[in-house]
Amino acid sequence: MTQATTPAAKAAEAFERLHGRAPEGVWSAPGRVNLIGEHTDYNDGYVLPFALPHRIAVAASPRADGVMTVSTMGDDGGLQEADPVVVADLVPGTVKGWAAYPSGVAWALREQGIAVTAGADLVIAGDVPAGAGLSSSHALECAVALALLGLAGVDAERPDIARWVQRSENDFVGAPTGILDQTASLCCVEAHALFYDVRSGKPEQVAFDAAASGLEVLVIDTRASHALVDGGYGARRAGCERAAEILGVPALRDVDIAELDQTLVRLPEDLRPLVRHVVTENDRVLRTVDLLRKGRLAEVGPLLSGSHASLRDDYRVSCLELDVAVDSAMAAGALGARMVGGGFGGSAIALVPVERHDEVERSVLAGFASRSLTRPRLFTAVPSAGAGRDR
Ligand code: GAF
Repeated sequence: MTQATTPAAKAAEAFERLHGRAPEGVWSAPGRVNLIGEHTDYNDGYVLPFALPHRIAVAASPRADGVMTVSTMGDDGGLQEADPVVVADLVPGTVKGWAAYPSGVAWALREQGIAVTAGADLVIAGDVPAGAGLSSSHALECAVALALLGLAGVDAERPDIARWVQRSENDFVGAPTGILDQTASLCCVEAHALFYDVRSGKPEQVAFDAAASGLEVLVIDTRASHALVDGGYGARRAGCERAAEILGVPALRDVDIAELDQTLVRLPEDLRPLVRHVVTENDRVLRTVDLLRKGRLAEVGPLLSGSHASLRDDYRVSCLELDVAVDSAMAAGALGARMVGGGFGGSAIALVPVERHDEVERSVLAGFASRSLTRPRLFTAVPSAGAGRDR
């Protein structure tokens, strides 16, 4: 027997091993990096992610007894089986640990009136690095959502599925995240970045071919752990909502950057940096999209670095490892660099001229080693396909 290599092939093979029959189908969803537009999604703003080639796959078959079983493949190829759940009985707070993610999706779809209560067998395999801020949990949720919808024979619009997945994450898992990651995983297409205006809910594809400009997006997984269920993310989100309320606007997206200084003085001091970040970050997204459309990718560098400075100094979600990644990449000739995702650990990206790749990599590794930090993992990110059915 040939060795399964892709997550989809691994999930299918593991399903057959566990259940003694082939799965009815296999669905998969990618992780993402966000080129720019951080902590803007829950402020009704703009984001610009692209999908990674790394994916989480779910091999699935329906059951008839109302039970959902979920097994996931570890790095050693072994399967970890979650306690089976009765889909009709799922209630937020009843499933803990990694199994809360697939259970939450089943719960959210059930709440939506989708026929998932007959149950299903799911087997998961993937290669999105976990806890690296590259959206592995959202990839898992999106793949499970497509699998359960596929088994139910329901064809839904991707932005709607993203909202259901967000509900499962917010209300079942208990992480107060926005809609960036689910939308990226479900709506991205190969060779493009996704310009998403959260308010309008309209995904727009922007061609993104770094190689054509002699550039690459280098991902630096700092391996500093990151978790969105902890308080830091929710506290900032609550601060933004409080600021919007004081300013009398529906969301911080509605603050005009031309009036930013006058607006900030109307706020308590602790909220000013949050608002400054969100307003300037939305502006940086729009300027990045404009440059991409004009084929001027190299000029995006300062916007990426500006985003990092704003996340570090105003939003205060960076950490030592992310700053070392960004500073050491810049010192070796990156055109721009920034942390990606929620922050407090996870990954950074650097926009790098292809001929500087080795130097940047050496500089980042040396920067981490000189501070006795865990060796980071580096790879070049290629904009890849969004979620879909594999077989
Ligand atoms: C995390 C969240 F899940 C997203 O919704 C988004 O807010 C991001 O942090 C910050 O831009 O990835």
